[in-house]
Amino acid sequence: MDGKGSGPIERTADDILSMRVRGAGRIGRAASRALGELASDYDRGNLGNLSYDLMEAASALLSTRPTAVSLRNAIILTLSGMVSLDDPEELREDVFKRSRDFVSHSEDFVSIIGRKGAALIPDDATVLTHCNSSAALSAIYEGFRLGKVRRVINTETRPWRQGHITSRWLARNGVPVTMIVDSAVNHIMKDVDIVMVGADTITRCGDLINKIGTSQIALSAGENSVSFHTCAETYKFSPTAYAGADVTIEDRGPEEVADPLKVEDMEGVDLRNPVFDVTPARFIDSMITERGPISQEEIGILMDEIFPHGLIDHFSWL
Ligand code: RI2
Repeated sequence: MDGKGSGPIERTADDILSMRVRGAGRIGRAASRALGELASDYDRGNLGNLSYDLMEAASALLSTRPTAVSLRNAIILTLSGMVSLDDPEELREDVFKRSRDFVSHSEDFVSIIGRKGAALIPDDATVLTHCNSSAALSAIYEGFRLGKVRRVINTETRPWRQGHITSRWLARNGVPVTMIVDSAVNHIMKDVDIVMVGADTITRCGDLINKIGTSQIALSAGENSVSFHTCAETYKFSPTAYAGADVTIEDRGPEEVADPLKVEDMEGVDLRNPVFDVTPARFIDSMITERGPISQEEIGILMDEIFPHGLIDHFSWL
């Protein structure tokens, strides 16, 4: 990039890479916002490189985290005017407007999912959640407001311990919360009435890719006849990945697993840090979106609606 407007892109890419900005919805919004800022701050007297700079910015943002399709979808939906607009000034305005709309709609979706998700929570429920999902928490808060949630059990969520954030948020909002280590899930499942988690990606066949450990929770829920639900805005569905095996799982550094000061003491140990896993569709009772629960059969129709014919092909360079 030529320096014009490269600030918001580099800052946002760095924030996402370092996990200062995290959570599938938030990274999608941050990327869309950064593209909007790049467009709105662009030198209007010199728009010749706008398309090129937007493409470079899109690639830089996408390279930060490979698993959450929210990031790719947010970028494509923000830049979709590139398919038809030749006039750079029109494109500049279009990107800015689409970015503003994406951010505000995606925030609204979280509240709507809260209402739709709460409807599935039984009375006097103990809800188990994992990691830190705004969408799942929205449903839990609404369920609590309606008097349906008695207690939340949430996992610590190694290695980043995003569960600590979840526990703090719930406690500050007056929701009774118990935090457990990840390996206590199966032991405690007998006390749980419903599981609600977020989503980083949902594939066309309904496989869920979410924070590492989610699939074990789903297995345990299934074994204990506890219903398992994922809360996900529709832009977390992948228009291209058919099954979980088609999604790249992000591997992060070994220092996140072992004490960074002691990584050298682990010589000879193969430290691996996959941060997401795949929960097969058959373990999932419902996928709660802003349009309500959607079935596996409806995913394809939804994708064709959100990504009209040719849009994804147009972004094959991404
Ligand atoms: P919302 C998070 O990933 C978690 O896996 C969480 O379930 C998911 O994003 C969705 O979060 P990470 O960025 O969009 O912490 O519902 O690795 O907030």
